[in-house]
Amino acid sequence: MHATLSAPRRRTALHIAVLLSVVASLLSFHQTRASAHGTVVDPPTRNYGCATRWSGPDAPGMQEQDPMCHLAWHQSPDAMYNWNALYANNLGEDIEHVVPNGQICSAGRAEAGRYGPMDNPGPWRMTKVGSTFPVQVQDVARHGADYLKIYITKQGFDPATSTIGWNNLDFIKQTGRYPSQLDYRTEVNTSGYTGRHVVITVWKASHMDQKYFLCSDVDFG
Ligand SMILES: [Cu+2]
Repeated sequence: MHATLSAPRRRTALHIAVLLSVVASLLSFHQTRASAHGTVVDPPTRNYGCATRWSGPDAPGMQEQDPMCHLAWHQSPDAMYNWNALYANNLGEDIEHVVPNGQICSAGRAEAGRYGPMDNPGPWRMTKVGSTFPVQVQDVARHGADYLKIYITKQGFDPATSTIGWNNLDFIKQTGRYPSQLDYRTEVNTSGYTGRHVVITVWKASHMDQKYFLCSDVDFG
């Protein structure tokens, strides 16, 4: 086939080949990014939910059916493509003073504010849960976990209309260490919650001081 191409055609074919390899490397770059780190997959975090339910900013039906995802996809598509990297490094243990109120779901506007839309109050899609439910972190990078800390927004606080501050949260539990593996699960036992709440999981990875701030919208019914 090549021998039959004229010189300009060969040049065009070469350009297409170069373009394809650039596209291929960009795709594999994205895949590499998507396979590192991790997040809470159940109940799904805001950006993991938006990334898995919708293919991109202009996915048909999203604006009507899932307006918070539509807004987030438009404000910061990278927050969805990099759903696995919602962390801040070297915060130390005094996170409740280091991460400002209103910025908890973006890890204190980490990565130059890439995850800022995760702090938006509004009618995020919820996962129905009972008073006892599991939280599952998927650690694709197998960093390990020094602990998971679980917080839930207080009864009477409305995350659909207000940004979340530390004083709006009940501290529920802190787990022990987990060895490096794909899934870390913890059972969360609550009482007295009804309706819309946000579950915030702080995952402290074990390979360095890397803390993930993972907000999942739930409906206690
Ligand atoms: Cu990582």
